[in-house]
Amino acid sequence: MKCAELLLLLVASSVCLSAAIAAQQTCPADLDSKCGDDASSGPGDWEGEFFPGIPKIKYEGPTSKNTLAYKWYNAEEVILGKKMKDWMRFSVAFWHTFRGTGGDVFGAPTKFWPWEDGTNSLAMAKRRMRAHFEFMEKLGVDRWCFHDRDIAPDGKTLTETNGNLDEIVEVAKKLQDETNIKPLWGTAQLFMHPRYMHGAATSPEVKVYAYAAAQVKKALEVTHYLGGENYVFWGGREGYQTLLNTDMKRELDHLANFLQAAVDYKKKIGFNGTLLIEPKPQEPTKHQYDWDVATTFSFLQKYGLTGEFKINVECNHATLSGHSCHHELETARINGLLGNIDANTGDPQIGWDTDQFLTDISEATLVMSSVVKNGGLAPGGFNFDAKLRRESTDVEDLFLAHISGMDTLARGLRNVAKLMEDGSLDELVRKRYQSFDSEIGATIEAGKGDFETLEKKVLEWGEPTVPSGRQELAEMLFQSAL
Ligand code: XUL
Ligand code: CO
Repeated sequence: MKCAELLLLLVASSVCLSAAIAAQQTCPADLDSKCGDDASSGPGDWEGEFFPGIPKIKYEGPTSKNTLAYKWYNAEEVILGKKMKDWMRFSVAFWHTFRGTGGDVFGAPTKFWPWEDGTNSLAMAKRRMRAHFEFMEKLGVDRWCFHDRDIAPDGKTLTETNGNLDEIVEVAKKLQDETNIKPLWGTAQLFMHPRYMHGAATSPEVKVYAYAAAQVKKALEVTHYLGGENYVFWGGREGYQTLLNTDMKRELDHLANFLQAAVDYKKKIGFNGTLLIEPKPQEPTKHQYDWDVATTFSFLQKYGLTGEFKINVECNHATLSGHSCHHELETARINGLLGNIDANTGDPQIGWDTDQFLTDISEATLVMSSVVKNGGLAPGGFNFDAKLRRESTDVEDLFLAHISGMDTLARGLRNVAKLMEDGSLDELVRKRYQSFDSEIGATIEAGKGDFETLEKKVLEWGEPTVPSGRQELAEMLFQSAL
């Protein structure tokens, strides 16, 4: 009998609980046979559907009361010249949806999915992958994102770990071929294992730097093999806890060399996917090096890496850095760097990465306005880097969360179309700058507005009249489309 069944019968034992806690961890290299051992996953394999009560999720329109249906996301519908599915390019994040346990720093896991047996074995990894593909098919999402260590357990050596990964990747490849689902991006988990406690590419230990390089090499190969369209570098533990023991310049130089080596290897293996950097200001380190989009851009410029990388903006990371998600998206967009969005949101009263599904329509409209101005995100997309609340423990909640997140962004897209059709807000912005449409404005914008000429103009014009910024009108026009 599986853990979840035991729980349903209200006879959950501490064995079941501790097994689930164990499932959350990466297996340390010196762990004995329990890790990566097929035998530990229990007899037999899963038969039939993983989500028997859940139908294929369809579009039923805004008046539908069916919670297992889309009200706003209609994949094939054309909005602003593109199918909704091509604007959105939604992706399921394997780590939250299939490895999230509900455990937090104060409490044990709360989620006991029926297919989990409490082990981190290869057999469990295969079964979980099958559940994941059924989930995506039922949702109608044709992309997924993964860390190497989410999908396959660590082994005792790098060779064994890579072997485990290869075995699971073969299962994923087969399921991909059957379903036509592909990775939006892959990445390496360079933060959970104790070897990375001081960082990976910014670790002061050269052997750790090398280990991280070997891990990223393999993760790039695997992402390429699975037909991934992008590869992500999230900083993980690349940052510092105190400058008293840190040579920041040396660590940043190392990070740049690491990223350059990744570019070289990507080219060597013929991987044409986009490399993405995902900024975050803090957590787990006190100060992450890729603080926000502007910091990341200046890092790329300093080290001659622009052109090789784009940015994956995560909304919750944006708010942690003291910006709005819209600010981060626009900063990336105007610099030609907007490559992907990790779709989630934080909580206005909480100062950490809560990774909630985005359900705020106003926020989604702002996000989609940047995406539309960017002409879409392809080959990037929207990855739901979001998790159920600890207290949401039904299998159905996994579906409801994604449906709600997808509908919210779809509604944002529809609102942007309304705003564009109406045109009043664009007109307000255009008019605000129309004085620069003059001859002298054009001279300034061409970089030829020297100070003597401008001084002469001021003497001729006298005191300027300054028009209203009309913020309240802008807000009213924006609101009218929601
Ligand atoms: C962590 C985070 C990661 C990256 C991938 O805050 O967002 O899940 O998206 O490593
Ligand atoms: Co993320």
